[in-house]
Amino acid sequence: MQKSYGRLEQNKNKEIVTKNDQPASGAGFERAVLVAVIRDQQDPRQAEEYLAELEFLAEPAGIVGVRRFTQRLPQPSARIYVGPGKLEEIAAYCKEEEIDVAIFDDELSPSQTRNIEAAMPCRILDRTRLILDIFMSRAQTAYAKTQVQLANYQYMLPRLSGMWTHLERQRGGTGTRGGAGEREIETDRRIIRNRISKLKEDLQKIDRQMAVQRSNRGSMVRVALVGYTNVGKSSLMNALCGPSVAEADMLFATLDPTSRKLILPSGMAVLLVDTVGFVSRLPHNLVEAFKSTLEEAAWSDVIVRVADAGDDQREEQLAVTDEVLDGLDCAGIPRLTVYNKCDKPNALNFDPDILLTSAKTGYGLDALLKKLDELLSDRVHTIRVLLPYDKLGLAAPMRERGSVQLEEYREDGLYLEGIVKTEDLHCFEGFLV
Ligand SMILES: Nc1nc2c(ncn2[C@@H]2O[C@H](COP(=O)(O)OP(=O)(O)O)[C@@H](O)[C@H]2O)c(=O)[nH]1
Ligand SMILES: [Mg+2]
Repeated sequence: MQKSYGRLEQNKNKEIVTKNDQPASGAGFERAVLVAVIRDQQDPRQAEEYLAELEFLAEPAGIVGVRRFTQRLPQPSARIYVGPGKLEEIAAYCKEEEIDVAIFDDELSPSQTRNIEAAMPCRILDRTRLILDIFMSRAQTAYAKTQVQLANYQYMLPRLSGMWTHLERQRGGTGTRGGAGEREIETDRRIIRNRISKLKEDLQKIDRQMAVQRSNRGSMVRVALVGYTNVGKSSLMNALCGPSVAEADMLFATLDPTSRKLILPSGMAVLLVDTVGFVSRLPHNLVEAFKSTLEEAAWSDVIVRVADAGDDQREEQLAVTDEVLDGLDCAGIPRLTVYNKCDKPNALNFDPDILLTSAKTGYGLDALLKKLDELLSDRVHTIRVLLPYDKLGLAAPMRERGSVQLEEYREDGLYLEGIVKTEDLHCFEGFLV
């Protein structure tokens, strides 16, 4: 069964939808080979790291890497990315092992895509396609969605004919060029070009800042986990909030499966938000899509920058993270740095002020929670109120965005002790005791 990545589907109204905004469900994993060219001066270990990241990027699409192929070349072949012998070897392996998909660790040009597709017995994907799919599944606000769609159509536009020959082959056609096929592609191109100009117009109209803030207004205190892919953001979230998404969490994360409720030692409830990960070598035309998707998630009360304590690149990665955040609407948000995976043998010793954690062993999680309480202390207030029985609705900001620590039905009203966000404090004026 072929799965569709960015391939066009048209209904009678010539409505174009891509079928890739749903990550593959748990059922039926696909088996993949990963292919990279090691450039002349490049350290092979770095190529391995890129491939590990690529494998990780494929995971949300339900794809599991079963073998890696690398080849050292001065630069990738303009025609088929690797050398002809290598491609033959890969194709033979894929045929023999009934591999579903071959993933290339760079953005393939439209002609590379066509040539490789002609030589391979399976579907092919490139780095850009995988990253785009992740952004598509993560973008929430109108602005981010528009930005991601735009990047998606820009990626698809020059690749339509490759997709066509692919479809033709599936149908058992002869693959002859011209005729109906070419006309179809021209129509598709025209539709996509129109879409692109419409999306560009839309972007001008959407007030980006409003979009981000509106989407998060009225939420609980938010803490965002930001960092490169694979540093352990999701693992930290699970370690802090418990492994399974309980129903109680779902109430707080109705729209966004990447937010979870977290109770700090002070008793304050916060929303912990996992953001879309940074990736190395982000293709240039995905930069805006990435930033807008990150921005909406990272807009919070505290940003936790997560780095991999055992990764030589950690300082460079943190610097890039900061640089990107500085350029976004998140610039003024307090940041906290956490070096995760401190259980790894090659993790360095840091000075005692630095937060070291391990999502694996649980080390440092208490210290992280305590630090969050400290940082958030000026964003919230602990209050005691007595609400008359005809004003019980006023308790909502404390119940929904803060936390109730004591609740007593008394003769003259409802007595509440708990935490509210500073911006909600005015709701309780006149009822404080
Ligand atoms: N040794 C070790 N591995 C970890 C730790 N945290 C996460 N990992 C592993 O690192 C990989 C990436 O973790 P994940 O949470 O998915 O990273 P994310 O991309 O930042 O969300 C997974 O294989 C985790 O099992 C840790 O504290 N120690
Ligand atoms: Mg993750």
